[in-house]
Amino acid sequence: SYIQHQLSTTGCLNRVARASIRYNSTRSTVIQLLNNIGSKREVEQYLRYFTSVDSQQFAVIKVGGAIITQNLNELASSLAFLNHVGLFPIVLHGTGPQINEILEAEGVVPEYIDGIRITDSKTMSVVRRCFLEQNLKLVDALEKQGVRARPITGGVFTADYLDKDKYQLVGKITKVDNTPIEASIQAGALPILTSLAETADGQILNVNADVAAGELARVIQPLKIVYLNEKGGLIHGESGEKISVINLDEEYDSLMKQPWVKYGTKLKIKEIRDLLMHLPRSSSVAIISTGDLQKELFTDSGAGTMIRR
Ligand code: X2W
Repeated sequence: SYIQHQLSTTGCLNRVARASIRYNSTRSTVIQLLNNIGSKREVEQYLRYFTSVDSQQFAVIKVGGAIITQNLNELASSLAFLNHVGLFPIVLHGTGPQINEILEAEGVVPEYIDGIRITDSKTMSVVRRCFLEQNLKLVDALEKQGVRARPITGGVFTADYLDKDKYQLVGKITKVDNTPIEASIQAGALPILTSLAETADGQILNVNADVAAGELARVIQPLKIVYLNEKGGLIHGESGEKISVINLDEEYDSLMKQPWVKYGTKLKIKEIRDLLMHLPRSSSVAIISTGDLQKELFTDSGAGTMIRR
């Protein structure tokens, strides 16, 4: 049914395909169905490429918290689809909007400096609760689609305080342990991570999810790094248009000086640059919508905003 959903949302499910989903969901059928997204050559080529490395090195996918509220079914079916063709994306999600909603309902104004939330202990309990709730929501949605998924809400990121006076309970990641991720994939489950971190002496710290995804990708060195957001890419703050490519070597300095590049956007671009500096030159990061995931992964044309150096 997730293949059906996937293809009906891309508008290419015909009667023959529908019948073959019902009677046969083998890999070859999946490839045949994927042909509706790219050409047979493209799809087969990418599938071969993605399965040529260790399972955990296929992709790191960062999911913005807003997607879990607004687009959970589409997200779950896209991830289920990937798993069905034998792929194990590592998923790391945020929960920014859900935290803000609860804080605002309690009459607390969310406070940020440069896109990073000032996290006092009262805020931290909201942060933890939201991370656990949204993680469970995503895991449940996947399990409902017949995909085994494992919540990983700790044990991966070790951190020091970023700046205790300025941000309070916010971490700067110092170590990434991929053992829980490996174990999850070994057990046949999609690893679903939060960006919570822990100090050496056990204090839980809040970390921006874009930043944690970057630190994770640095260690995993995956073939694909995808940031999913609700806008389907980076939107130019003045023209309102989606930026299709950012070439960091040429554009980073001027981009960072633009008045509309601030807060979370600035932090995201900076983190992606730091990440790409630590990966082979051929690497890139895609910022796309959930609906464009298949297109980004299985076609030459890609989707959304591509960032490279
Ligand atoms: C973030 C973590 C959640 C997050 C926060 O508290 O909002 C810090 O800023 P999105 O949905 O990906 O924005 N942490 C330190 O990044 O979620």
